[in-house]
Amino acid sequence: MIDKNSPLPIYYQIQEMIRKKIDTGQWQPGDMLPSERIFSEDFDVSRMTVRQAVTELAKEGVLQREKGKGTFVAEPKIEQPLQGLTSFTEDMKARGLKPGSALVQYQLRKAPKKVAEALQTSTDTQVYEIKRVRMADDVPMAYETTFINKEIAGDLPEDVENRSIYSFLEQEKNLKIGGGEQTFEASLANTEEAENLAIEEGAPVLLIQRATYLEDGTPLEYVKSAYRGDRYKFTINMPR
Ligand code: 16G
Repeated sequence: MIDKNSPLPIYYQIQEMIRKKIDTGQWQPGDMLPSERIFSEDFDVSRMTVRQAVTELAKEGVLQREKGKGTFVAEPKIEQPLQGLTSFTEDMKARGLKPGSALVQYQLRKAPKKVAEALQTSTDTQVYEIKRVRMADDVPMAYETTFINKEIAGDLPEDVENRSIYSFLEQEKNLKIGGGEQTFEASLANTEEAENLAIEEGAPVLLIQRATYLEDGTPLEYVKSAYRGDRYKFTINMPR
């Protein structure tokens, strides 16, 4: 199956062969890969070459390395369609996953300059700053810092980690969230993100910034989230 005369590098051929076995369901999430030694003997290639193929797929999140145990086929990434404004809780429930949060920080403070700009208010405005690790079936997916204008939202509950902030604002505060604007950019996990997401510093993350408005256009929320690049992917439908 490996063509040593092909212009495609050998590690790449092995990588795509592994990918095919996973895509066709021959190898299932949780299955352990054969050892590097077995791979290299079967294909008559060096262990280094096998390692390179596996490293590439581990970086993509297709494979998962577990120290002292081996390399396994990872669970497929969570796919989130980009349609309408949804909350993390809604996103997870729609996928049949259990939403969860771990509260890292929760405080009332004056709006930092960038936040004041996004919320179209002054730096004297009191905002809630809420840092949460967002989890799906107890696995950290995103590290999120939310700023909410207290003048608009009023008091927030103390136990924010156990509830959906959007449903609290909509159902208990009767606020009508009208829409939002969001940007995505590629980034590498900094120390804080890596620690909270249980990933290596420098691992790929997708940085998302969102400003949310009430139906009348009043800015309510500004959020910065780092989503794990190995566990999450966004899809969009683009009619032409
Ligand atoms: C999502 C939103 C965030 C919002 C949160 C509310 C992104 C990038 N961010 O994580 O802006 O604050 O949902 O979630 O989608 P909750 O209602 O579950 O607390």
